[in-house]
Amino acid sequence: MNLKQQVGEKAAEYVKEGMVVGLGTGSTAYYMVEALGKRVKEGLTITGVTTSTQTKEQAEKLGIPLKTIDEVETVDLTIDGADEIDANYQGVKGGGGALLFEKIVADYSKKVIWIVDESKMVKTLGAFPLPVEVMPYGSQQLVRIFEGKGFYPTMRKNEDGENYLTDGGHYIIDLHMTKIEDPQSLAEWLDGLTGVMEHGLFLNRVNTIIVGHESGLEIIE
Ligand code: ABF
Repeated sequence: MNLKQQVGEKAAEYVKEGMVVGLGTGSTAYYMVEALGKRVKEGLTITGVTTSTQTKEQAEKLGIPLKTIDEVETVDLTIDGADEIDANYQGVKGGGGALLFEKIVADYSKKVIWIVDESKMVKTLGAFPLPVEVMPYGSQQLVRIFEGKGFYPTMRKNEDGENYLTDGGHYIIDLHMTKIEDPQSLAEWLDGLTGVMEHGLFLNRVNTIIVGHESGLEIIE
């Protein structure tokens, strides 16, 4: 069993009867959703709140009952992947393009678990391009600002070479910064830019991290 599957299935064990569960996006979260689908077939009663069309379609196929984030009071537990996690357990997410809905669901969750293989654990964030979700109107102005800062921005494209559109109807600009020494300050600066809907810096937003190593699973609480 590969590391993504191991951590996905381990995380699914944290889900208890009757929970409202935030269902993350990506190839690791895929295995968590599959495991929950199996348990639902065996009688587990949960309500899923998905973070992307991709996860929604998977959960529907598995017969996991779903509600939107606006139809639930709160989310008991959200389980999601990540692209990078640093030594202070700060994360970069959004490689899968779902960062806005992921952050919305995470922010209304009592507990958040990230599931990653060991390749995602880094000393400093930044090797993975930082996704920034932006309004299409004004996006080129933002590209100019990021270029001026030396952040090497690229407009994310879909397989047809057009600008990628998120589930929220926005574009994504990926910032190639190599190293992000001060994630907090960068997050605050990005939050202040008109037209930026959300960014992939997930700071102080996780309770438990399950890391898959060849030698076994590591649980960081
Ligand atoms: C999701 O998990 C995305 O934010 C992130 O890109 C992805 C990690 O991808 P994977 O699990 O496929 O490596 O939350």
